[in-house]
Amino acid sequence: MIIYKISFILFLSLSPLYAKLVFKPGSDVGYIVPDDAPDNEYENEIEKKYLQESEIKNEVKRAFWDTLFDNISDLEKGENPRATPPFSNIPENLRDEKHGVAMGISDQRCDDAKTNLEVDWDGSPRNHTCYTPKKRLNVRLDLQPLETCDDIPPNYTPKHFCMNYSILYNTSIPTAGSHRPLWPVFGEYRFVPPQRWLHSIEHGSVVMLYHPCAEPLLVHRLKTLVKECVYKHIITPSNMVTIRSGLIKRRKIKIWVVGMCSQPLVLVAWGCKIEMAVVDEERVVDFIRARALKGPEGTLSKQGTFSQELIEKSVPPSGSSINDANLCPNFV
Ligand SMILES: *[C@@H]1O[C@H](CO)[C@@H](O)[C@H](O)[C@H]1NC(C)=O
Ligand SMILES: *[C@@H]1O[C@H](CO)[C@@H](O)[C@H](O)[C@H]1NC(C)=O
Ligand SMILES: *[C@@H]1O[C@H](CO)[C@@H](O)[C@H](O)[C@H]1NC(C)=O
Ligand SMILES: CC(=O)N[C@H]1CO[C@H](CO)[C@@H](O)[C@@H]1O
Repeated sequence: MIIYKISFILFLSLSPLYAKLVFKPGSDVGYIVPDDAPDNEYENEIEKKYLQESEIKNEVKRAFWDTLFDNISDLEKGENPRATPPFSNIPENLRDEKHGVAMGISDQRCDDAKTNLEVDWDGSPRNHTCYTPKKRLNVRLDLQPLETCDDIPPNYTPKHFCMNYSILYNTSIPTAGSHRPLWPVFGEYRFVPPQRWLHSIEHGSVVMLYHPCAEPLLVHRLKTLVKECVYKHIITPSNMVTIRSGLIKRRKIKIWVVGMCSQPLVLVAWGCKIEMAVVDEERVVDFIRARALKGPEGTLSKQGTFSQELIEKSVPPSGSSINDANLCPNFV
């Protein structure tokens, strides 16, 4: 990231007027090269940076999955304050071998989906508001949808934590992880924090995230598709959907300018996500059919109890059911 920023600044001061943003296949990190450069001249450079970056990413990933496996014995050794709390502290009616704290039991001492919610989200509008409504994110027609999967160990079971523990994630869009005992009512929200929607993911939901400044027409199109495809959905804006600056071609005057570029439309399902700049119906339908209803409790259709900021409750798509018997029933 630092390399990217430095080279960007260098570029601004040293390079010719025309340049292009090059993306290594499968990567969302772009590199700026002069427009007239032959493509292969920069390949080695790009390859080197790409390898460095994926090495860093892998290290973060390893550290992340290591902490998922922290268990009681680690905690009792006092080594990791973020590990699963000792079962002995948890009231007996809430204990559960698999998750630490049982799911779906509303209890004010632990989680009743009403008390202490500010531990996960302080209620700030910055997480769901576009402060530059007249200046939306640039729509990058040239960016292909980027689908990535984390390698989640097959025997991984997410842990549940009461509201007196904070749960943090190493990545802005986690695809699995510890979460709260109570999960959200399926539907569209003004905002839902990941500590809630990750529970929906464990139950096979598809979660749609979008940046608050994403183009509203595209957001609307994707929402409609998701609602027509899968009953068990959660839809929420999130400022944690990453945006980055890069070069944008201004077609009429044929010049590249610095602007906000991104893939601000995201679908998340167990272990995988797809990030998109525009709505590609076929890719969305394929993603939902392949990835929904996965996860350790992927076929559980039980409705949730958390409903803070709920805007619209989900209804099964016509031709399907609350079990999502048919995913995207009205699409080929
Ligand atoms: C706790 O973690 C250790 C390694 O960190 C592992 O060997 C052990 O099986 C784990 N215990 C339980 C109960 O998960
Ligand atoms: C958090 O709440 C649970 C359930 O009431 C309790 O057992 C636990 O001791 C509390 N932990 C802390 C750090 O207060
Ligand atoms: C809300 O936005 C702030 C500022 O970007 C960020 O630090 C915080 O993690 C966000 N909260 C959630 C729940 O996404
Ligand atoms: C919760 C979690 O995964 N934390 C890890 C995030 O990454 C750093 C290192 O990059 C680790 O030290 C944390 O344990």
